[in-house]
Amino acid sequence: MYDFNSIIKNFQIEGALVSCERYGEGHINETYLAKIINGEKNTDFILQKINNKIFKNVDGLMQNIKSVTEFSRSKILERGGNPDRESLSLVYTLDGKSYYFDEQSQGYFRVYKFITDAVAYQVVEKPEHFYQSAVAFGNFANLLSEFDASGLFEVIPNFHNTKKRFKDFLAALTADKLNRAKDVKEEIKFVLDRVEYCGKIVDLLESGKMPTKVTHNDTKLNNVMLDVVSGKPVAVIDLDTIMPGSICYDFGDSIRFGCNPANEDEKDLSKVNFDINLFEQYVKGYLYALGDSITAIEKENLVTGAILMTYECGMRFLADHLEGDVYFHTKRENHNLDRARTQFKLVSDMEKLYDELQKIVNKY
Ligand code: ADP
Ligand code: GN1
Ligand code: MG
Repeated sequence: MYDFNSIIKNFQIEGALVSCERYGEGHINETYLAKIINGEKNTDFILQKINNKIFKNVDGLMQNIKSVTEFSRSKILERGGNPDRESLSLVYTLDGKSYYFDEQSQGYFRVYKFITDAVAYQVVEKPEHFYQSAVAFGNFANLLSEFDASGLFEVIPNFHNTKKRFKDFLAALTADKLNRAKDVKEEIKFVLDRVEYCGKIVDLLESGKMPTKVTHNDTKLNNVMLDVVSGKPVAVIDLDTIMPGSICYDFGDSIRFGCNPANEDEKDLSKVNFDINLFEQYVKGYLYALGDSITAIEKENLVTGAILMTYECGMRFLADHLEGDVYFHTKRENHNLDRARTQFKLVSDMEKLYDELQKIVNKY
């Protein structure tokens, strides 16, 4: 498919490529585990083909990642940590660039050092892991608050602008390119019935009532690496979407993914039930890590953020289903539809639990 040997040769890596296999469960980039041998020594690297249909300004994207990773590496060094393990670390090309353009495949590639002895979980296996992921994302938010974000590119403008996402959804529905709308009437109604959610956080940000902060914007459990043995946070990864946003988005996206004991694409909806105990673990960890840096209005809107991010994600999956699966990687028929359905099930559960969830937030 790609000439991995020739691609890897362009990076500052010594040794020979032994294998290069598809890796992880990301929906956007193509991730590969590249195994290198140099004499007796085996070293793993992460090679990624950047999705440049989605990230149109690859140069801007990679400048963001370079500045954020260099900043986090220096902070980790200051406190005596190991930056190769606790931060994503780019491996540069022979000419010192953060990515390589492969003429042959017309693809953009980047390489990261492999974070060793750590796992990115697809579902929460132990509540303690979810608590630790909250601490990791909370600490990461603190780190970003010290980072000079004035030079950051907004790689996907309006990323969590749910009003804009709703318009895009309506456009996909109107076009109905594949004539799929007739089979998903219930799901479409679910989205349309909840249009009033769309403005909830955006309006607060736009009016200045809620602070706009630099956020991660994709805080799924599989974007944090936990130590295989201790379960403690190692590193926050997938830094593609670092942009101005709200911490309610970051909180909400973690809840959306982690409080579902089933997979994001589970077909059997009886397995998809919002786990309120996991919610409490996350609230505890996140508020502990954020300390005084969270404002009252942000705290009041954490539950809203959770419902909103789940609703928005479901809407995005459904829009992609209507558009013919052009955005998220899919592996089977109706994959995006199955994903949309799990999200809507979780939204319904959270709506019923709203008062209880709010009480939990107020407890911490
Ligand atoms: P995507 O944007 O497609 O989600 P990610 O950057 O999240 O891609 O990578 C996909 C998966 O690859 C992660 O969930 C994780 O399992 C693994 N991964 C990514 N970067 C590293 C790394 N530096 N070390 C170890 N594993 C990694
Ligand atoms: C994508 O890249 P990945 O798989 O971590 C998506 C997120 C969605 C998520 C749903 C750039 O995240 O916004 O919430 O899938 N990333 C992008 O699982 O669109
Ligand atoms: Mg990811």
